[in-house]
Amino acid sequence: MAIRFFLVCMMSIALHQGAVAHGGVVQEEDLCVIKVNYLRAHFKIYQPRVTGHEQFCEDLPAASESVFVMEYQHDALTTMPIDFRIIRDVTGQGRFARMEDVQQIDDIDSVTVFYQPATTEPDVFTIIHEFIEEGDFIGIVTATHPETDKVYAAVFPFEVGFTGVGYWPFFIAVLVLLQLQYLVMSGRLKRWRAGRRSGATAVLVVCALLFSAPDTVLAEEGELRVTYTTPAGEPEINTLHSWILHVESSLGAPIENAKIEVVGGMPEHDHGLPTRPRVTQELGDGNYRLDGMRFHMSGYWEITVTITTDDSKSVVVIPLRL
Ligand SMILES: [Cu+2]
Repeated sequence: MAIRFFLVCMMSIALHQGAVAHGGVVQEEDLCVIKVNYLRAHFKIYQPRVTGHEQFCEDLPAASESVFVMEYQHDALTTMPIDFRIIRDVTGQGRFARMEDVQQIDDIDSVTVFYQPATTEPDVFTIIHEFIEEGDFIGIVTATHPETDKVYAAVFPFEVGFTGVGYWPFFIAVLVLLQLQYLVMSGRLKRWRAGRRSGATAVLVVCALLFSAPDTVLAEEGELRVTYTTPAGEPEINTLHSWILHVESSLGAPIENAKIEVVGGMPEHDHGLPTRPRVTQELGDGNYRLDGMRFHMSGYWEITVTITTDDSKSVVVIPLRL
């Protein structure tokens, strides 16, 4: 059994779950953008088996496992259920296929190669699809307004097994959303965004303490300690696996009956985990089974564990290099 012991800083703070920082100047030059009016999400695709860390925002070089990562640049998108469909391009329109062309397909299910039902994600939306053949495809991202049920979509044709020299921005899109403008201008959303910002700041404080003076942090009142083991051995890239989390107080008392949420990502790459890990079982003695862990690339990761008990909410960031 591989045992890795990590450590950690802890503060009792009210903190929003979306702990992994995102955004940044570099991304502003990113050409892979989905636009919903002025709301934007950046988009990138990895094919970890064939091209490792290389990012694509247009055509994909090989029929292989592909990780699609969409990072919201505007918080309004985090409140919208979003689904993701990939179909074979049967429109005959190729690069110029638009939503109207897609809507004319009689039986969309028969040409669908991947479908992720609508889900609401904080910060990062990720799907993994393994293409089994090369060809022309169309991606369709559909967002549903939570209050008006109005549906907005972005359509992007792309090619798998692309060998030419053409150039196309991956996402060309989309719609005018007066409703969203309204939402953004409303006080409710503003307040919510302000809350998120303070949460992010709190995480930075936690990490600064972690790297500068861990002993001091461990001595503070209210801290928790999180360790984990990986029963199946060292985590391997692209392999779904489980962790056993152990949560205890600074005095070593196990923390039981806690609600635990886990998010993670690569801060240097501004993306999240390709999966949504969940604690599926409390094993007793402060141990919790965390299923659904999967790292799609090597490098520096941070796993953020939010532990909620009857009287506190705490966040522990586990640094991890694969
Ligand atoms: Cu990465």
